[in-house]
Amino acid sequence: MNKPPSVPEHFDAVVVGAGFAGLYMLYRLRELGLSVRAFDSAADVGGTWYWNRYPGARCDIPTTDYAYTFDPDLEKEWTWSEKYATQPEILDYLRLVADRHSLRSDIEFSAAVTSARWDEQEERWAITTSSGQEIRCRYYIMATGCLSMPKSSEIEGAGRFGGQVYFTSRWPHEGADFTGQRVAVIGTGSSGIQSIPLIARQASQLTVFQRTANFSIPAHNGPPSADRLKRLDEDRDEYRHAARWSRGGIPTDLTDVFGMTASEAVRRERFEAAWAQGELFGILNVFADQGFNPASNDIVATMIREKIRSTVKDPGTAEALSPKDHYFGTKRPCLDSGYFETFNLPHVRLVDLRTQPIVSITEEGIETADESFGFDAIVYATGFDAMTGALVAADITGRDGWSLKEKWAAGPSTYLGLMTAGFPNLFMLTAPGSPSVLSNMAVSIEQHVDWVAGCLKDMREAGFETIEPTALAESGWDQHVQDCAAITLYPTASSWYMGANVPGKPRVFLPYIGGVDAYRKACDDVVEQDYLGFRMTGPGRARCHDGVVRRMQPDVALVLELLATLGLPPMDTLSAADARALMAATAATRPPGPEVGEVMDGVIPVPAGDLPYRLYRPAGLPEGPHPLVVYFHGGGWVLGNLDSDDPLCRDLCARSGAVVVSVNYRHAPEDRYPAAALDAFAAVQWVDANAIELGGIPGQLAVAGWSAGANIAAVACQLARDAGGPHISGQLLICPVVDSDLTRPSYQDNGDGYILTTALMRWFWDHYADPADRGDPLAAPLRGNLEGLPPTCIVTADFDPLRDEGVAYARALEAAGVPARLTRARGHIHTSLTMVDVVISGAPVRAEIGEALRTFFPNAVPQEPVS
Ligand code: NA7
Repeated sequence: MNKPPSVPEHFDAVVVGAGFAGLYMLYRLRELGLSVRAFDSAADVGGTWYWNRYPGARCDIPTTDYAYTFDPDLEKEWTWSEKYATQPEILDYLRLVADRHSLRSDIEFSAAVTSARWDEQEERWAITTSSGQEIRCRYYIMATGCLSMPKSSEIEGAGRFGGQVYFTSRWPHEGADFTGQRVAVIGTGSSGIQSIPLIARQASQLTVFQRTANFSIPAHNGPPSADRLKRLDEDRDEYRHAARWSRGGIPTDLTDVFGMTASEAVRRERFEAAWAQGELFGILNVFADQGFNPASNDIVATMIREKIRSTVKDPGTAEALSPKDHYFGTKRPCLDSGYFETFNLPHVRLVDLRTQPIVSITEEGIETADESFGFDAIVYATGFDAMTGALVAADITGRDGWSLKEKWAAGPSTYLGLMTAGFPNLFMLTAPGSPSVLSNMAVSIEQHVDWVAGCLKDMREAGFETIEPTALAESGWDQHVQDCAAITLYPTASSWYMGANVPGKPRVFLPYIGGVDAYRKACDDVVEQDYLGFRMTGPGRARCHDGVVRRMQPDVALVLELLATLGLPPMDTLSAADARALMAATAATRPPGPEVGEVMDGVIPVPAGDLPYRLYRPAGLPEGPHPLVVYFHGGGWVLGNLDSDDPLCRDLCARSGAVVVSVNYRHAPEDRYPAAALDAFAAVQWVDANAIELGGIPGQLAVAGWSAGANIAAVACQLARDAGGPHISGQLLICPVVDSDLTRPSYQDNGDGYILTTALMRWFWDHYADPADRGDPLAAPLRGNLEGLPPTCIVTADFDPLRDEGVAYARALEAAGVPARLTRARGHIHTSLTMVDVVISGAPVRAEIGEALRTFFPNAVPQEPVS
């Protein structure tokens, strides 16, 4: 008998998930007057806190902060009993929220959405559920959580075991009694580390199978933090505001103490304070540089390992429990209550799977490479297919029959971690590309839900019904997410942040690490710029302000923010002497740059007098000789000296394996045009003539320079060609001044606010050359004859007023038959590449520069470049 066709039900919105995110989304959508139906496969609200009922399950964010803030009365009514609440208490809290706002009436429990398909004609989502319902809705909102899809067990023979099997992520509601049992726990992430001490209290024998030793610090659980409660009581609004605009979603005073420069006493004091505090964001904030500087990170990691060794009595077990294969924080650290102490109990044993891997689960227990174990129960604490698992499993099909699973096959792609192109009106709360798991989820969820609700309201008011990100905006955000991760140590770990815990999952850094504050600002900026990067359509109307919300490298943006707070006077308002003093003062506080083999100062006798030089010889390389690079510092012909570009010269030397001779030339206004250019040529002649004495290889000589230094380097090359020598193997021009035209588009785009401004460039020119001379090839090499010049590498920065003249020089060289390589410093400013070890994202560009320098000297013995 044919089933009667079901009549679809219509809703404005469907929400999947009734955890923290789903409940608040439902609340906000109803507040907007929309008809909503929510689904959850669980029998009640709670999401993660419904399922993860294993013994010892707690939040790892202080409860003072792990709570909704949208309901002031709820805040007054509810009091957390502990610093880190247990799963039952958090579940009670979420139940109370559902009751207070009568949310359950719009939630269908024990029901799953089985598929969702975008109907192009109707511009609605067509949804089917596990109970066979057909639903049409305009907005489809996935509130499925980041850690909700348990990782399937890839361990051989997993189905064979004859005893009791438990998964921490799907713990039985009636609980488990391990009294007198031989129990195995596989996995030492948060779930394992929280449950192991409690399982050990019951079990007669407990064997912990550890694949990766994990960093864990004591939670020091007890009453909620008195300090945080005090701050909340004093000014709740201010506290919540501080949380929303903090890095991690919890008010935290970010330290400016760098691990590498702190004294031993300060290091110890800061570490012990964080250890005693027992908060994740505290131990991640011992030093400002621990997230990106390996040596600084190691200081914290070493101190944690010391704590483990002093707690665990058996030295072999202590060693195996001490994490060594990843930087601290790059896998989520755990908060524990007596985890390491548990291994001192006589009936608890650690099996290190690195030395004896599991071969198979057997009917009786577990077989490793060395031993067979018999168990009554096995507990899998093996984690989740994090962040993407629940989304790609949800059978979502967008435009043109393209599924989310297909689109994300090589890794997720989102705009703001909220939406993805090709899937109109599909909102994903705390998806990849949002701060989510790196932040206090409660704060991030409220921000996401509020943003989505605000967006739907704005759309309705403007008469739009459909919204979708553009491909440009999305790829820009994906790039920004990866850029933010790339300057940290996080991508180096095989973590679930990287998708590395699931076999075959693409390795992409999933969450946004730029911070809750930076993320919120980006979302707000998108709205302020008429929903930048979104296409909205409605009856008879469409709107799209396409663009990329964050194009600048994140560390460059931080440097600019920091500079803005210093309130320094613009250079172009100062005298040359004051500008020089200011530059010297800022240079004094920066990192020194890499070690090189030898640094020595000397002078070059030229017709105009002696020019000081500093020579950098590569470290750890054979005695030489090496190719030579004559380098000219930047500073608009007015500023700079041998010290100003010292870190960059060290870096160039270390990366290229060449001897770098940095030459100080005469400066304006004391010595105006063409003094600097003539000095440059004279210096190149002298270095060439003295190549052997300097440890160079005769005939293997390149010139290089940054900014105005690149200007005189380019001029020196033209002069050498005209003079018939010396032979120059190549020229490296980093963000060069090659013309005096200040009207190119890059001046319009970048002439205001990125350190080198149009006004400053004008100030430089005024100091250096008379207007009548500025078109002369000795001042503006772009206007000279470019034929017969050496192979060239030009580096341009996106946010540099000089960008377009650099590009023009490369094109003109190519047109003149000169091999020209253009390297783009994406997202950088004029000064980025000189900020060695400050602007971390400049390092890959300098690696390219080092490589370009090497190609100038094909006959030199190849040396290992620094990484
Ligand atoms: P995690 O943190 O992913 O931990 C899972 C643990 O299980 C981890 O130690 C894994 O080792 C281990 N594991 C995973 N697969 C295997 C196999 N096949 N064999 C042996 N060991 C394995 O998940 P949790 O549930 O503990 O915590 C998730 C988050 O919830 C947590 O970070 C908090 O945010 C709350 P690995 O490290 O991958 O080598």
